[in-house]
Amino acid sequence: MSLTPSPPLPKLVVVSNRLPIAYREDSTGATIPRLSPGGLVAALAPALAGSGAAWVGWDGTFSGSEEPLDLEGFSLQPVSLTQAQITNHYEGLSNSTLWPLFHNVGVNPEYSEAWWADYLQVNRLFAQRVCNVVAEDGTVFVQDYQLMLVPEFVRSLRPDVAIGYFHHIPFPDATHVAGFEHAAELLEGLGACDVVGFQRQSDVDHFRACLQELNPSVEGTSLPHSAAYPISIDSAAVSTAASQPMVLAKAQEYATSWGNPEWVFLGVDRLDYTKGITQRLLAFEELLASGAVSADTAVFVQAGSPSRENVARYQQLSAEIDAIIERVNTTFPSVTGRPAIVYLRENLPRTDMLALFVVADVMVVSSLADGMNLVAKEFVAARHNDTGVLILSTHAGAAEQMPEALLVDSFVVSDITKVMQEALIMEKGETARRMKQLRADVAIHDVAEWATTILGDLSQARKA
Ligand code: GDG
Repeated sequence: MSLTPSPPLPKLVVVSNRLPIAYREDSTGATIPRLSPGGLVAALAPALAGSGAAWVGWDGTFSGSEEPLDLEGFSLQPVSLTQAQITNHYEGLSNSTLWPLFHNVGVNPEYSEAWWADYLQVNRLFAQRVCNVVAEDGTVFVQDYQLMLVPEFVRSLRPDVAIGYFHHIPFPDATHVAGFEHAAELLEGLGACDVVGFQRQSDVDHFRACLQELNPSVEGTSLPHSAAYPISIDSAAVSTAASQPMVLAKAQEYATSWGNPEWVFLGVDRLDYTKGITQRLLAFEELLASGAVSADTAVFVQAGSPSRENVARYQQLSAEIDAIIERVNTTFPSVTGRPAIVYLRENLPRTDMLALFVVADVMVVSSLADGMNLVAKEFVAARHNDTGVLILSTHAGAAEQMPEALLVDSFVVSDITKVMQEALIMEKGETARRMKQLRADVAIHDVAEWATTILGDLSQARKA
């Protein structure tokens, strides 16, 4: 009998709510898992490459298998969750309590004891899985608000490992967060980390103030190392992909289908109430009403990928968007019958998304609150000829790094209309100067830099 030695345990374990995979059926009806490339995959690929790393998360199925999957060099470790756990942990506490709590845009967090119980339970399951797979003295890197208790649970079982946590969404005013009945548990649990990362310095400041407010006896030195690590995109990959013939052909096809209007305004988002989609459509309505453009000379293309459709507030948003579009398109008809607002309510293939970035004249990112906003960065990375204007909300983390955008307080619709008008009359030279600078900054500060910096700090913090 020959014994095969088991492979060494992974030194780095990334933990996120969703594993970066999607299933599709092949011609025989068999289900095939595929790696779904996203920013985080690209960012962590170098660190995860080879046999020394694993990724723990939910694979999107109900009560699915926990069998590890090896895909394109990634060792994926699915955590099996029941439908009730998904409802309570993901749709409930994560997306109906914590998401509105941390974005603080006037949507009241809902709460139920059952949600909290399953939030605890699911965080425990994730932590358990991490502890089973991570090598001694290894590193655990936890992603985002769905898993805020994982660091504490991991620490209690595995004092040997280094633990980092990155908060992808905003951390608003301390008093607001401290008002949540389990705020102390969530935040003090993060105290088990060696490094806690946020998008902006203001998020870091609010987090530290909140910890002090919840527990005034906490001394500066007993706080975990917390700092800003602004996330970014795989700039070179986006830039290269955006110049592929398929993308350029699709861009041409779009322009032709809209009747080659002089101005293409663009919005690209998950359909989420934090993204300020209604505000920007209302601003475009004002722009049409002002006579600065007409439905013949301009089109607003809104791409919206459906998101969290089981949550009532998202259904309400979808209805609000439909009503505005219907009204604008009826009030401002074009000669050809092409609507003033073209609504692509679907999860677009990557090629089509890039084609939209290429064909747009004015990109409008009007988030009411947004950790970073990667769409703003993708747009500039996709612009090869230094044309195109970026309108960017001051409430998106990206605004701090993209000062050459036309910055706007997106709560004020008439201010969005004003910057749309500015974009229409901006000199070509000025547009190019701004775009060149934006592109140069995004090219340098890419997601690889983000991953290297935060993982580097994590290894330093552990040694200290
Ligand atoms: C969270 C934080 C933070 C969107 N629609 C389609 C599509 N997308 C892609 C975009 C972009 C990504 O999804 C969205 O990223 P964002 O950063 O804009 O927003 P969130 O999803 O809210 O992300 C955010 C981020 O985490 C990272 O830390 O920046 O603040 O909220 O990459 O391109 N991609 C395709 N079709 C679509 O229809 N293919």
